[in-house]
Amino acid sequence: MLLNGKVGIVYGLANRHSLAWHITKALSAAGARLVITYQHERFAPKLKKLLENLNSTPLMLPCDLTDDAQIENVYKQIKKEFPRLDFIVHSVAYANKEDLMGQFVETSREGFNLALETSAYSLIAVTRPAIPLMTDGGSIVTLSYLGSQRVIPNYNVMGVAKSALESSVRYLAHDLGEQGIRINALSPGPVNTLSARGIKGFTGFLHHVGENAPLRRNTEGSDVGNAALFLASDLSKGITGETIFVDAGYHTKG
Ligand code: IMJ
Repeated sequence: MLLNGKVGIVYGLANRHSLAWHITKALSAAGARLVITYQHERFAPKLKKLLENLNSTPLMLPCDLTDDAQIENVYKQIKKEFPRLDFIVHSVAYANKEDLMGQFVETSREGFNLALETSAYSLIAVTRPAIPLMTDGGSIVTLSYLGSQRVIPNYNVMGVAKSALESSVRYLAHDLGEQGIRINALSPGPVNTLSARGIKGFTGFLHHVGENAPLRRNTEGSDVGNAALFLASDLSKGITGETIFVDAGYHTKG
């Protein structure tokens, strides 16, 4: 039980296909007490039903990550309910659908700002007000993708947002290290989530990666859940500012 007695929050759980769900299952099975946020009241009933599959029921709180007041409220509730906060999982990204097709050069100012704010700034927004609650050190885990470092067809403005995210992880790691707080990113291979479905050519791309990755398979949800558990736990106490690929080795190929 790697997370016995530890308290953590997961941002970005939408449904049972979400990477955040695979991570939530792994963290919960390791004994963590969890807080789960949802973006809008209309998602609450379905999410509540999903969370009934866990051994212990997490605390559910509403939180739109573009609203600092809602983030503050989340930490106010955590302060009331728990002695401290030990870890954060940030699994959040959004860009306009039209910016995830065609040419990157067509990206509008608004589309660029939206993608960067929602997918990169939101990590800083959830980190800063959490620091006073992480009185015994802590671990912050975010989710990136290979499109931050290579050109992946259609990933476009999300690639730039993930570059900013990975760089933010390094700068935040430097700031938070003094307080014993670590922060790292996982970079999974493609997984068939809500965020990936509907992307043109995704199924073909998934096949290509599965056939060419060193492990000759695609990334499984449990691969990501287990890696997040490692990063959230003290097993990774010497690792911070890092982006770790969880992609069956795909990124190593030329
Ligand atoms: C997303 C777009 C293009 C190619 C893609 C992806 N590949 C993968 C993804 C190859 C694996 C999924 N991914 C890693 C993401 O970060 C997705 C982010 C995303 C997805 C959507 C779809 C629906 C929408 N906005 C989105 N914003 C961000 O309207």
